[in-house]
Amino acid sequence: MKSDRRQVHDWNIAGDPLGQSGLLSSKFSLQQIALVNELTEVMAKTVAKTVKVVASGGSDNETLILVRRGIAEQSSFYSNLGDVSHAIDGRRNGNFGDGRCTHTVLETSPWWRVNLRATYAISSVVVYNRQDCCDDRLNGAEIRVGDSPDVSEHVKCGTIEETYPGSVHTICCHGRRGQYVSVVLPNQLQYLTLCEVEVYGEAIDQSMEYGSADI
Ligand SMILES: [Ca+2]
Repeated sequence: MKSDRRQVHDWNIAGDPLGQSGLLSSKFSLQQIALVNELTEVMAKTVAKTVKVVASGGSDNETLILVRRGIAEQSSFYSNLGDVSHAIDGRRNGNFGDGRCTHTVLETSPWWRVNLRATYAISSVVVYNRQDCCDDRLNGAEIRVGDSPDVSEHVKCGTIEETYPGSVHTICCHGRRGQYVSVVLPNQLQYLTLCEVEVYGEAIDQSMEYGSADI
């Protein structure tokens, strides 16, 4: 049994969380340890699967970028209720009156953009439309990615079509690189309202891992 204790000890040194939590003791046999190892492996696979579900906006390799740490701006100010930051507040609520959506004034080619503060390879952008009314205002909105604040210089990833109340639109950007993501209603006299914008992608600089940007 001495060898059993040494194996448990070594396993604990390797940093296994079950060992650190004291669930194991020296009285376990090698067979019991093997069983716990197997269960731990199953648990790890379950956790990995859960993470993939959370990032279900695209492929296994992409990550939800923390746009909430970015700088959001839009073409005009409508009211505090429609503040520009409401597109990246983490709330998908589509009722404008709840103060979770943006709103511009009625103008030609209204736009919204977020500065991600670093360059990313953008895989997809998910846009949550207003639910309480006026969903068709978002028809024709272009999702763009670029490296300058000027949204007219951004490259289009795709266009939002076939809206309905509370519609959710996933636009693929195919890894297009940029520091800015924008939503533009080109050549339309319209209001622009966004209830949430989620950006998926990967940091170009590997030192800028998910959530580690110094911002
Ligand atoms: Ca929101």
